[in-house]
Amino acid sequence: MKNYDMTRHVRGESLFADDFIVPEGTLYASVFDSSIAHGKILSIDISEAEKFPGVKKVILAQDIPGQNQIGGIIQDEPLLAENEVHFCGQPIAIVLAESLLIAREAKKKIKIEYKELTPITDAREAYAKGMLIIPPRIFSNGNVEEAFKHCGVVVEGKIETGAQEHLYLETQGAIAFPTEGNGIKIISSTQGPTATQRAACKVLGLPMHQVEVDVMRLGGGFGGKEDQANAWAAMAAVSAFLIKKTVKLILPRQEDMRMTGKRHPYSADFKMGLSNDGKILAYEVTFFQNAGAAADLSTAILDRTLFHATNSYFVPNVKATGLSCRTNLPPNTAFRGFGGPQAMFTFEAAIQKAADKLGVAASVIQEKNLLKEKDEFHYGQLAENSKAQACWFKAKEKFHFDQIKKNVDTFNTENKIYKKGFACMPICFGISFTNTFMNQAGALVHIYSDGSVGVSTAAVEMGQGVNEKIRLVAAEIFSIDKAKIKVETTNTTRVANTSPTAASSAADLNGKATELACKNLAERLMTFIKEELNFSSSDRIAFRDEQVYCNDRAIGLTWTELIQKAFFTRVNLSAQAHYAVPGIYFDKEKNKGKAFAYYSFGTAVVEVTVDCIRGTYVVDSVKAVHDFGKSFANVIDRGQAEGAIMQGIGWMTMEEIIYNTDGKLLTDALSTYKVPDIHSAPKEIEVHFLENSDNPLGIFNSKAIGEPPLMYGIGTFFALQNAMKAFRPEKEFEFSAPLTPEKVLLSLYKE
Ligand code: MTE
Ligand code: LUZ
Ligand code: MOS
Repeated sequence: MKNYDMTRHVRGESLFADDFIVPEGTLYASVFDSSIAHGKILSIDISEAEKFPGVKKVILAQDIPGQNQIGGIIQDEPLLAENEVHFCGQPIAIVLAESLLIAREAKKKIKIEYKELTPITDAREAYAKGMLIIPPRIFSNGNVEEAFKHCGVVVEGKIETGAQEHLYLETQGAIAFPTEGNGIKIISSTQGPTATQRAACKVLGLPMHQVEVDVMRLGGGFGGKEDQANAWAAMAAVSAFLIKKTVKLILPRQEDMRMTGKRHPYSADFKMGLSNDGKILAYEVTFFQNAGAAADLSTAILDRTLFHATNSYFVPNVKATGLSCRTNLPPNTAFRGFGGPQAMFTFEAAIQKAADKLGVAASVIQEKNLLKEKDEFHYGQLAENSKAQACWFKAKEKFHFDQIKKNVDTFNTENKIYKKGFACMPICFGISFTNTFMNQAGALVHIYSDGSVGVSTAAVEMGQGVNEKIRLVAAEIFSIDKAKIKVETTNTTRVANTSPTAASSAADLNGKATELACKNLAERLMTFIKEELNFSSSDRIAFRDEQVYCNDRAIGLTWTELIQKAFFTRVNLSAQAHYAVPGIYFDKEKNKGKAFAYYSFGTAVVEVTVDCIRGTYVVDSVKAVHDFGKSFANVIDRGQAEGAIMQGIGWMTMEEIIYNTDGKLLTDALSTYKVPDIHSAPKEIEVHFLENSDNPLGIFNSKAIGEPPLMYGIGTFFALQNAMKAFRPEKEFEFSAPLTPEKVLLSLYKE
């Protein structure tokens, strides 16, 4: 299978925001940001910067024509800081100059005085000081207090998980063009064209029809451009609006790393109660989410944490509390998994602790508590079509869990310095935006008079292959060569009121909308054929391999001839369709409902080897049985699974974001922030497609794949800890991720 952009990518012909040829006279923007994490702005002097040769203007908060506000869910985020700053890297001014170099030089001439205030960087400290973004959220069922009394074993503990840098290859950016009648057109590297349009409209004080957003493709988003692409687009738009010139704003890597939010670090307290034979009876957990200085998507992310508090297991008594804590870090944001990974890590830590106490392998407890068909989650939804057990037992059989355990034990008896460990990692991830209203999408399909087809949807291509999937949908419905189908840019004037490409559901939602629009056109064409060629209404017309069939016989009419005929007979060759996921709802007061269209399931087993003298390690293998439904794009889906696994391993092992206590990012470049490279990839990755899975709510019976496999990476953490335990059986290790080689070494030897 060839991916949509493959040839153009390889030839370097694919266009990203930065590649668009801009008109002469375009100005380049550089953002001046706060050097302190918390303080009052006493004075700001831009006169030297404005006098700098080549500088056209320096824009401050007071220059913004509309509202100085870009908060999506909660209105708590100014585009440019006005009187106070709340994080290092917070934008304060925009310098516009003839070149980026001039803008960056001129920026150094801005003089600013602050009255520094004490920053808070820790979520628990913020909570203690009452700094919550929203009141505590609680999802619960049963009665944990009562249940704990009847448990044979109760374990309590704490976890920490770190932030994660998105590290999309293409940094954040946008180009804004003034259009006639005071409008603005924006080319943006955004996952959410409509959200970007709304943010720009708000700061410009314009109605939405005056602002057009166009997205060709992204060089990766991973959640980092679900909400946080808006600021840069809005800044470019305000600039272009004020000076009536095209303005280009592309963040250099270091500024991108410093100014944008990451995956939320979490700290959590858990308590798990089990029967003596390992049945989980009760689970209580409190999540401290480090939201950063503004809400951004934190509240939605917190909700997904609460949804996934019990991962792939049935627990009859649950109390999960979520605290979104406001700190003086850049606002943290969506990142592949969207709060789910932190929840699953916590639950797996609790299982590990219980297993240690019961003296069994974690897999014994995992296997005993997996979701069965129609088990009820703590928020009221039933696990329908549960593949939790199917994936687990298939993986157990295929990868020989028992043999892995034996091999690891033998290796560890025979080796003193090197120790092996393994862990099983089942996952369950709900597919739908947890905000019900967002589960909608649109498509606009044109069949041109030569038989070629143009498809526009709300989906944004960011490397995940959604354009190829959309193209396959249209090609399948019309039964034409996919080379005849072009997937257009994502543009707010062609498909309006879109949800961001996120929650792994872009292919489902936009694929379904495309399917509807194409079916609508196909039916229109079939009616036309019957009328035109005098077939009866009971005759069965079909399209097969670019030929028209009637009652299974080719009638000697090709697709192209048909379209030409239809055009000259004045048949409408365009269709628009809208898709909304049926049957989902959620009561945000009671926190009960059917939040998800369906669930994605799977089980992985991760094996590692640790060098217990050096603390270094290798991931020997990650093997998974994953439920893809009926995949219709195997190569893309496998690529998504492998990429997500790698990103999950990075989060759990080597990717370490460090802010100092003043709230300054120390890991602001690729020299200090380490992402997995080929050497840290597992020696073996095996992803098997679960057989006999069906899913009417997914496009062509497939299942969403973008995010769920990331959580297999969590197994790496526990595999590493198990290897460490083989070296130091008497020690209790902290559940603190990432488990970097330094941390492995220190925790093996510190007393
Ligand atoms: N794959 C690539 N190559 N690049 C990306 O930015 N983003 C991930 C995932 N896979 C991403 C990716 C995230 S966070 C999501 S939500 C999904 O893709 C979104 O796309 P989908 O809905 O089409 O799966
Ligand atoms: N974005 C969002 C998401 O707004 N709601 C979600 O539920 C979600 N889930 C995963 C990733 N992004
Ligand atoms: Mo993905 S975190 O939903 O963009």
